[in-house]
Amino acid sequence: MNAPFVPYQPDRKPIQETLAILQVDLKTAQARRTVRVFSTDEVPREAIEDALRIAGTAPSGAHRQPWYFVAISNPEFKKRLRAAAEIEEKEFYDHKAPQDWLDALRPLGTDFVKLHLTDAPWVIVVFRRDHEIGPDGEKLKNYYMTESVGIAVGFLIQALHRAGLATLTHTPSPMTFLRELCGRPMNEKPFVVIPVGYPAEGCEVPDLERKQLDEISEFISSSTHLPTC
Ligand code: IYR
Repeated sequence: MNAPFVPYQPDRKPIQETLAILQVDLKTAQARRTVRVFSTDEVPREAIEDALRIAGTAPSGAHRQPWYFVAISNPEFKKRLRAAAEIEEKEFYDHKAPQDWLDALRPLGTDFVKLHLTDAPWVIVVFRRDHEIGPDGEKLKNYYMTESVGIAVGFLIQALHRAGLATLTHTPSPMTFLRELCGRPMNEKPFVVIPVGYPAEGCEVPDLERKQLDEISEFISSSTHLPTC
């Protein structure tokens, strides 16, 4: 059955307004930093709810919306999550991680201790739904799940940042333990863990630089000389 179509004619902004908005948004985006040391100050549930609603507006393959978010503020649950994550992380840092990976992580100053999982007022565990279950229990394929969830997480991180909240994009390795801990079904795979809150007092971040526009893009415009084909 085809979905009916509905009109879509959002107000068109004058181009000067578009450019001005992008300049402001660029400054905001450039000020975002991943934070690893969180204050225990609380953040109201409504903030997380709206940020998750924003994440849920992401485009997705065949509009399957293959994501699920478990938002945790319960201190005991966060303790259990941290304990389980630290077991995996200790194994990762002590044994599993190859030297090149440890070398790449050194400038970030990470180790197996995951204080943020108990300090941050919220920890959002993101799941990727690999298929849906139809009305008769049949498997319904999803499409581009990784891309779709990645976009949704991008929306989430940016929404929280714009609202003045800090995040960490945390990928415990391996993270299969999260499915059981969060009581999620087998068609869902843990994707990322996102502590949310405020930076701790005295928080520092590594002095990193971002690639410049010409390093991450090129333009093929009407003045670009095209090779003859
Ligand atoms: N999962 C580990 C290691 C880690 C991996 C990457 I790639 C990072 O950018 C940061 C950490 C951890 O969370 O410490």
